[in-house]
Amino acid sequence: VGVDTMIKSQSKADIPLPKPRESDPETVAAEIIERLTYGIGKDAKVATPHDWLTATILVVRDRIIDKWMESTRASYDTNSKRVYYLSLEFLIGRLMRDAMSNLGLVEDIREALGSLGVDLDLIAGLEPDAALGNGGLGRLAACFMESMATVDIPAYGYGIRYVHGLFRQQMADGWQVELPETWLAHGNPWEFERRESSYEIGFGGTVDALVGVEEDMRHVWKPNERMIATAYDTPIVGWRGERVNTLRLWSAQPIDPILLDAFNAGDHIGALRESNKAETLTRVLYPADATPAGQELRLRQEYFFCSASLQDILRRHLQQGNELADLADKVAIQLNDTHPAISVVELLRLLCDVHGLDLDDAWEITSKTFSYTNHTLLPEALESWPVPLFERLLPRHMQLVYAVNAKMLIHARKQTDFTDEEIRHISLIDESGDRRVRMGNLAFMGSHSINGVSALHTDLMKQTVFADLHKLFPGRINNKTNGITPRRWLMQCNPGLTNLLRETIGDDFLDDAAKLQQLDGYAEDTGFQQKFAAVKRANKERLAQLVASRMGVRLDPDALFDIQIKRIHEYKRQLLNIIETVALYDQIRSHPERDWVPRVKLFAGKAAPSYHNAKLIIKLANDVARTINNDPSVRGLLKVVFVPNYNVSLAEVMVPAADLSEQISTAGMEASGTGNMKFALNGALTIGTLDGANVEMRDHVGEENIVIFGLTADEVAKIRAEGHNPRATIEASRELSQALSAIQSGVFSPDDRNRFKELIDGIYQHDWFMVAADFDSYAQAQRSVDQTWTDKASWYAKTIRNTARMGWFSSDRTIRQYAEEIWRA
Ligand code: T68
Repeated sequence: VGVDTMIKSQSKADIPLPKPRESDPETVAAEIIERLTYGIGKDAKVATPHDWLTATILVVRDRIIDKWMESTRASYDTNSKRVYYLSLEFLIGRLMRDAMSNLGLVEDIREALGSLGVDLDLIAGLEPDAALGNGGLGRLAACFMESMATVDIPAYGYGIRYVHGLFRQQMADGWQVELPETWLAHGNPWEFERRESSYEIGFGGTVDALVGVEEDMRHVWKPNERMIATAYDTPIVGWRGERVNTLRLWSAQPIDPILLDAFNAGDHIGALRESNKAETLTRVLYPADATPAGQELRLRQEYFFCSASLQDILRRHLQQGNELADLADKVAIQLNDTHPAISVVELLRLLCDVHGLDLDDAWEITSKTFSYTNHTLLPEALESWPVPLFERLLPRHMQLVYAVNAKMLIHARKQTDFTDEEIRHISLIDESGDRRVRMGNLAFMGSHSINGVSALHTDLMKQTVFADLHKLFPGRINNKTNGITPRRWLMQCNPGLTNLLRETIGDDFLDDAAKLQQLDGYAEDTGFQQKFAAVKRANKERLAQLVASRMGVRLDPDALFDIQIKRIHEYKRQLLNIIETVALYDQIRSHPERDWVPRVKLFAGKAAPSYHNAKLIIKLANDVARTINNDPSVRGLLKVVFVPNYNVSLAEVMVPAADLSEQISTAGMEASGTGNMKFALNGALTIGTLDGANVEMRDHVGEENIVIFGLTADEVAKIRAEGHNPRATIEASRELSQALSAIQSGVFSPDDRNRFKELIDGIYQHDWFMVAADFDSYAQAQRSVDQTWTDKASWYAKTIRNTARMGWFSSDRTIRQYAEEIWRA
């Protein structure tokens, strides 16, 4: 510390930043060689493709660092309000193309590498995906990081540096098998380890109360287990390199790497116990999405990263010369779902126990600083922790939870119309079974803003999970409809379409996605339609090549590519899609005389390893695929493919190749969806229910340019409340009953005829997800898609209008709304 302060205290205000690097191909080529030689220690003659990749990333990184330093200095100098996005997941994917493209370096680097005999696309394909997330929630965090840099908000993302991201999915005879993912195997040239930004994190132990003068009681938590959180920083570049923000991920380290006493006494395993325990904490990402993990290690992960982040935030705030009382003016902390909700209590603890504030003042600062985003209404996904576990791991936090709860319940009691039942619902402690701490209620109470992620989802939040808290704090719940970054999800993944758009409507849309609207006038233009179709066709060929090389299945790029890619979940209803596929298969064989539209049904997605039905659905998709693809009577009119190991990079190939996007969740269950937006932006037609953001997409693209079917959320709620008779529904539909009995009786699983019996029984017995209830409406919608497909002018007019009208779904718009309405940054 002494030396550090000495160096800091010298006036360094005048030390200029280095001169920004030039980026012409000759300079870049020379630097790549330089890095290869002196950074990696390899002669170009023997360098592996990975070495070239690393050298190239290091050269790109230098250009980012120039901007990064500028951005960081500027926010330090102006002491402007900073936004902190706390998320247990960041599903980033590859970073190199993103960074190069946002800095405008792609062509120069391509040329530079070309002059060295290296193919940019080839080495770009070697970069591992940073898959530090499960699905939509994690990907949203990644889009937000890029948009915050783009719209020039000083922001930090805080999360965990998992050594193993989301598992790699392999298929073994059609079953999902999970293998460890090792994104750090070749090192990670994007990150900077910041040893100096390390914090101590405690668990367990006891709490002492030191009584001082009068009522001034200070609590001292003495954890019996401690470890260190060390920061790893990754720069995140915004569009045109205007701003570079930091993604700070924490890694757990032991305080003592080895207990030498134990080692010397011969206890070699015991000597490493502490060390292993710390390292286990940040080793793996929990692979369950939309279902809480419910295990001690998960709560430890949550507390670990929240405590480190808050200590870091307070340190930065005070180091700038700010007062704690001003925290909410200088700091906005967004909680990405309830996973970081323990932060609310950790901030209280730091303010009260470390900085000596009283609870009322600390609570006011806390609730003005935090805001919370909810991503799901599924009751089973709402996080809660058993009181004994919570109390054992975080005894001081348990006290503070009780203190806050008392404050809140007394406040609610004063609102005379609050019934006992309402009080029970808002309590931080769920008393209905084993006592549990409700993280959703904690996040709600500790925040000044609670937002849903689509208009429908936000309305349902007010009516269902948070009805009582909404009554107690009216006005806190607000909507921020999700968005996607058009840099990754249009410009980078679909250069063909991007170039066509630039030559048609100019470059304005690159800086403002709303300007895509200018394309509307070309929707019916035959010449433009042909070019648009040619781009789609090329993207479909690219996907067909990928499928051929990975799976040995040949696809006809002239067929309709019908794609459903997302996590496998019953509410997302991949099963409805598969059953309709089976029905179509029956129809094609029964009516060979009809003009069937050739279709390719593509699926991809991972199932949580413990989610039995989701894994069965994957097996069913593969069993159905094998049967249909090998049946000559189908005459190539229908192909079914389940592409293994869905990840961000695979999505970047599949999204631009889709003709039809499947967004068919049970209405009221998908909070928003963001894949829906990616497909529509890239010129696919959507078939979907009135769920999540589909509702707003319909409003934007126009109801004639989207295919909507099925029950509404209100109807689903009503049917569930009143009870329905799925068996009668099934018997009334010949196509459905035939498809279901084929699956149930083992037509697709001759090796195990009962394999899918229970899965299908669920539809007959309760049909919770409304598969039977929505089937006819869905099948009919699919035939109307066929109709449109046969009229190509009409098809392209619709899909072009989708691209033209999706600008509003840019995450830049979403982030501006967060900044103006929640963060005031
Ligand atoms: C998704 N939620 C929503 N959860 O399902 C999706 N959950 O509709 C929405 O578009 C997206 O969030 C972004 O708002 C999730 O992805 C999880 O991943 C998750 C992970 C762990 C525990 C619980």
